Amino acid sequence: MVERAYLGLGSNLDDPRSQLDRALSLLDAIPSLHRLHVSGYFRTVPWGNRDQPDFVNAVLAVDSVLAPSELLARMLSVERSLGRKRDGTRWAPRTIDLDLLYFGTRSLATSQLDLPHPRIAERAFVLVPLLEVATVLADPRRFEWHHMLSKLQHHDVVRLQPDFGSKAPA
Ligand code: PH2
Ligand code: MG
Ligand code: MG
Repeated sequence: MVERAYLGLGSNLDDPRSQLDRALSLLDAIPSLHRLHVSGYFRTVPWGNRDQPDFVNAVLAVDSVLAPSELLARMLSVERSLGRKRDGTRWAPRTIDLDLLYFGTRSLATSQLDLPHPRIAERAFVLVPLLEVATVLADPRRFEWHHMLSKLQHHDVVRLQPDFGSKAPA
């Protein structure tokens, strides 16, 4: 069965925008994953541990026939390919972080995976890009995205202009 999933992307080390570009290319190379939409890239102030560089965040919508655990395994392998190191420190700076936000309308709580992602309601850096790409999905908890976002201050989630780099036409 094809199911719609939403992935959060984040980076705050080693040229964050290109980390997101590379993560998207690696995700595109997964045959059983079909990219639907990518939000813009947003510069965001660190949430949780404030004492680290700003992040770049985005949200990706995909269709896939994978099981949630299979999708998660592929996301972790993309993180490893991009040099993500996990030393156990929570909310430490990272080259890339891929979070499974929604998987269809499933609710899951296992040691590996909580669905929907449990901290969406607290995070403007997830909600703002999510609202750019979310289409048919509804939150199984009946949380409403605009309502969640209205409870948060989000002036520190700023959409970046596309970076065409050296490929820009003259
Ligand atoms: N990720 C975190 C903790 N804090 N803050 C921002 N702005 N963006 C993130 O992606 C982020 C964070 C843990 O994964
Ligand atoms: Mg995260
Ligand atoms: Mg993560």
